[in-house]
Amino acid sequence: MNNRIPRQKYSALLPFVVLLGMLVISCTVPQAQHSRQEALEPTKAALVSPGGSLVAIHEAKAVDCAACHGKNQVVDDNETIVNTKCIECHGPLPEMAKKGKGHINAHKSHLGQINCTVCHHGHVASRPYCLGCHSFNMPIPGSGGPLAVKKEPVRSDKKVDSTDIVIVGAGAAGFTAAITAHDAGAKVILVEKNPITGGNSMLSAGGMNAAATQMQTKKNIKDSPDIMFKDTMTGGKNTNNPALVKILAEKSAESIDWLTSIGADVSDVGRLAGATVNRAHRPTGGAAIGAHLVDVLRKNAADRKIDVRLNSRVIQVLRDNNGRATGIQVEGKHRGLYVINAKAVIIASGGFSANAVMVESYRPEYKGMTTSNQPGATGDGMRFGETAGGKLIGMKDIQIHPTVAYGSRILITEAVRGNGAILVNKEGKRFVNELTTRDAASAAILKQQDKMAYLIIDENIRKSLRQIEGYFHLELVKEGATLRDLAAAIGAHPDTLEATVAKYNTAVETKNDVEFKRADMPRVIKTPKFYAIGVQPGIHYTMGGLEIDEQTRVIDNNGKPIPGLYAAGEVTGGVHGANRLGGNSISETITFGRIAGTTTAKVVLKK
Ligand code: MEZ
Repeated sequence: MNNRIPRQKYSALLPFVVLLGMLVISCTVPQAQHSRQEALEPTKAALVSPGGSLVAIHEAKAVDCAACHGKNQVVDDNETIVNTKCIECHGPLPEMAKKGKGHINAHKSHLGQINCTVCHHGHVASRPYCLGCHSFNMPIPGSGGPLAVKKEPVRSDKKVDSTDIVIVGAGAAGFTAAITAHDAGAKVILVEKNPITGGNSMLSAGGMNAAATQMQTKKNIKDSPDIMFKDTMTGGKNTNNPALVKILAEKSAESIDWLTSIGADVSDVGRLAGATVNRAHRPTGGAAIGAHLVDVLRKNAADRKIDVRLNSRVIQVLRDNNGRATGIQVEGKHRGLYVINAKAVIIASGGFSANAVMVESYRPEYKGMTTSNQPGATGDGMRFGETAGGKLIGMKDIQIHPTVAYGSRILITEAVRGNGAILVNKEGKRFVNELTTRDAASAAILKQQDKMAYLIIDENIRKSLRQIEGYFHLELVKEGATLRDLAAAIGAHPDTLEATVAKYNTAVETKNDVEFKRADMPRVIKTPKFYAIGVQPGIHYTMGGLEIDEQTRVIDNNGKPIPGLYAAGEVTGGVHGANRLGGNSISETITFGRIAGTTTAKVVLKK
């Protein structure tokens, strides 16, 4: 490649990138995906398209290395220059999205304002990050062929960085800890192994549980931290750490206020399974909570110029001779191995639902089950937290979510049931209280024919929750002008489905579900059209993890806090006991992320 090609040559690439936008078909809508099992692993042929790698395509258009890498050709782990150059030539994401055509617009994604290099790679085959969760078969330019250039990345020779607090994992807990610690005056670095921030939090759908909030008061919902505490303990089969649950419940309204203060919209309040009142907070109209919160957190971190490092995998937590955590060793994609010295380390790297081997090692019976998690949820923090002396608790407590779209990794939010959907089996019969806890609902589905069920809704329920449009968009929904038509579409018996829905409607009208004792039945199912979504249980959440105390300090095997080591979010154990209630995960990330940020800032600033 030569370095003399003028910049206007970039424009020659535009058609490729537009095509890419049409073909990378990805994540337009929260939790959306095709439902066929074979689509889970896109075929090689589908992913590999002619033209070789992106480098080859650029070369063919006489675009030189400096055009993408800048004059000095230094690639940092955030791939800053490359991404800046992509945008200079092809335009920012929203502009790319406007050019998109076709059923799904890859550039108008729920992933938010992300780097081009999340999906498009220069020197190795491009494979959209989205394919970790979604399963679209599509060829993308630059997705295959031999490497056009084998060039060693430029590595920094600086082997040690220093900060007050280093935080591992840029999901909601990590971002919240980073923002809180920064605002308290501490210098922070946030490292993320993925090429994108957001973790599983970005996929969170149904809402964030909080009790006695201003939003509930406005809607006349009577709730209290005490009721939230009881619901959470009952959901967790009373095996939760009550001190942590008390904090979760008592600080939840404060967490909602904090989110509102940094620009989040959590004004809609709905019901999720296991809750005795409506306390799941989410954006207006019932949109998904996670994508919105991650957008807000990213923006707040960027506004504060917090040092967020992508493509940066933690190898180990470093400790001194006294056992105090003194920082981490990291491997940057381009920078290679280096150390970040810090006065405190916060692990916020999530759970292990996407690590099939680890899941099977704790629960062999879950072998081969799908997951609703992003591919990075592999339990790294539990591994290096344990190596640093942390105690792991509750590792066998792995949650199955009852409604993952059949044959996919797409979560169908519990809020669909919360807003009125029922579950029927292949015959068209109800078989469970749809709002029972997740473990009970999942177990009931697994007893049905083909270990699957259908969620049944009508037009009215569809309109009540914005997230449902996503499932239509991704063709997960079967429909019928009448219940009989719908029965035909899903292979159920028309008389059976009609009778099931009529009986349920009577239960709604008389407020008495004689059959399954469902307490909350907000809507009848009477308004055409009628819809069905095929669902099956999938690995959703790992309740176990590093033991922490009320200040988020990681506890060792002797029951003592490890100096300098903290943890928050799904990487920890204890808050949820044997079974987490829907909506308590995001709640935990914000509340305990804030505690981790405040506590560590106090310690490092010696306030
Ligand atoms: O907290 C969750 O896991 C949740 C609310 C999931 C969902 O069904 O939307």
